[in-house]
Amino acid sequence: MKLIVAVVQDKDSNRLSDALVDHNYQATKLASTGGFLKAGNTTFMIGTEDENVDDVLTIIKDNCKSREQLVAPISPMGGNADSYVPYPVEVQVGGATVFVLPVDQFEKF
Ligand code: 2BA
Repeated sequence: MKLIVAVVQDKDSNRLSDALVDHNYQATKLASTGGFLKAGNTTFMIGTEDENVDDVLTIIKDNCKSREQLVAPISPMGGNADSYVPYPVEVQVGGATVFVLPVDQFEKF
């Protein structure tokens, strides 16, 4: 068994949960925050058998889009003003960042 942990953009999270339910995969959604943008994103935990991993990855790929996002300038707060960028910068946020972890034991009580 594997645990798939997928960090996706909030905009894709409802479509992805609907697709997982349609394909009979169980998932848990956690509200999360990206360390770099400090903006909300959604982390899915999906426990499934090894043979389903590729199918779940395809569902994630099909339902999560890569987008440009603006990073607002953050004041240097006493830091070095030389490195301060006074205008918003665009970064490419991926469709999904996915980790596939082995599960030693799975129980439901
Ligand atoms: P954030 O940390 O908010 O990062 C958003 C996007 O900003 C990243 O998109 C990347 O394009 C850019 N970025 C991140 N750190 C950067 C840096 N030090 N310098 C320049 N640009 C940087 P993604 O790579 O697609 O990541 C989307 C979200 O997935 C991340 O949001 C974070 O929540 C999660 N994530 C990505 N890699 C991770 C990792 N290795 N471990 C845990 N979570 C990760």
